[in-house]
Amino acid sequence: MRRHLLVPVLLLLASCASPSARQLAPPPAPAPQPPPAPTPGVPTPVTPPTASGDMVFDAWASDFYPRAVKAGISPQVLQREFAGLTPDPRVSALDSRQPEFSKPLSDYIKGVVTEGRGAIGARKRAEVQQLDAIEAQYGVPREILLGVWAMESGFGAIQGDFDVVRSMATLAAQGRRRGFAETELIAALKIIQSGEFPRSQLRGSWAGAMGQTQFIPSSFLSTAVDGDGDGRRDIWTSPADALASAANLLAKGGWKPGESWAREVTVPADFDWSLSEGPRLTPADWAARGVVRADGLPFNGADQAALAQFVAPTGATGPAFLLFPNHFAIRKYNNSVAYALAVGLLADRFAGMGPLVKPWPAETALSLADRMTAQRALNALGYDVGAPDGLIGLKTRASLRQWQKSRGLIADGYLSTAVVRRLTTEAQPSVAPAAFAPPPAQAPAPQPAPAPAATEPVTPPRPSAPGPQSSKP
Ligand SMILES: [Ca+2]
Repeated sequence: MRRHLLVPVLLLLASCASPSARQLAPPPAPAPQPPPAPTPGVPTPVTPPTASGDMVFDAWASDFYPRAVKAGISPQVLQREFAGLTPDPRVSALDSRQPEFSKPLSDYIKGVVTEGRGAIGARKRAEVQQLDAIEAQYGVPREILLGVWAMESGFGAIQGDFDVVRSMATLAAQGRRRGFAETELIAALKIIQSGEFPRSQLRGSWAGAMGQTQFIPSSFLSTAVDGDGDGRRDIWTSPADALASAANLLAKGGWKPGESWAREVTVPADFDWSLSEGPRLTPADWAARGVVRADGLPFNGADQAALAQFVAPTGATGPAFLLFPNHFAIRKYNNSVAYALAVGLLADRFAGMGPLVKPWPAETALSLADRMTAQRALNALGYDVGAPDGLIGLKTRASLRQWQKSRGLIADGYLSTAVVRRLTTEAQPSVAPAAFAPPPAQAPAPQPAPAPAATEPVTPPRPSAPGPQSSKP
């Protein structure tokens, strides 16, 4: 079903008869043909790219060049797109920044799910005439698509103006994300080579997410579709194309028509909080544990048959949810609970639902040092969280729940300032002295008073979710 839109696009492009349009079809471009059969792994005899003046970048480019040719990019296209190419220092800076404070989830959601966005969504919904057709074809409700559109680009207003080829080349040369960046760079070069869009059109976020629904180049190639029927997949200027492409991505990600994305629930006083982020059970199984819809209504027929996971992302004092499989389909877009909650709650708002029964609590932002101290303490107390990195992920939360349970605390896995204090006190003196040292420091050189906290870049909190799809690979 989801191929219906894609196939006409390919046919139409193929019918343009431009030699490059054929590149969209599965068989890659014919390899360049130097007389002797090229041995795999041996650089093809093509001229290295123009020197940028940056040694690391140029070394990477020479290395990348034959790989790109092997992947089907013609030497002519490479030559042209690499001419004068230099690394973008803004991309390097954005890639290496590590926020000192993580924005609390409640602040993030409250900043995103607003009256203002609800009003814009109502207006935008009326502007896209193809929503009926898109919804019918992909089975994804328009409210969810509007939620994605709002989150990804503010309904198309903020798409990013980075040259995606240059950004991906910069990230690839840096090395930290080389695999991801080279894959996306080759995908971007394929789009250019096919003639579907020129380099000047491939603008996006610093991490390569392009257009109104922020597709990375490989997702564009595999998943973007023509939603307005003009034969082009223009996710930059056509809202219908962008939304149909998002619907296609969600459908491919397992979206189940008719099911909810999540429902707010309440729990009994004696609830076993260690079930958080754990088993996937039917609503009836959850009801047997006292978990019921917060609005008192029954689950619809489709939801009753679905397996849902319990979460309370701000702990026992905040709202709790049963997450249905559609929540996880949204996370194919951006694998973050906060992001998927924001999209879903925006969608609920667009659908006319009221506010949550239990409001988001006031949270205190934790510093990177606090988060790492808590992780060191858990490790010291025998609750493995892996190498402390300041990211309070699944493993840290699971260990935190175990520790909480063993101390007779509410095992909600929520790291508050009070929990950090208690953990630090309990784990004294094993964590306190090391708490502010850089994580992998193993050289015991007793440097007298290193610059306090200078090893942790101080930057303002990120205003929004992590780079859309950028973390997907
Ligand atoms: Ca179109």
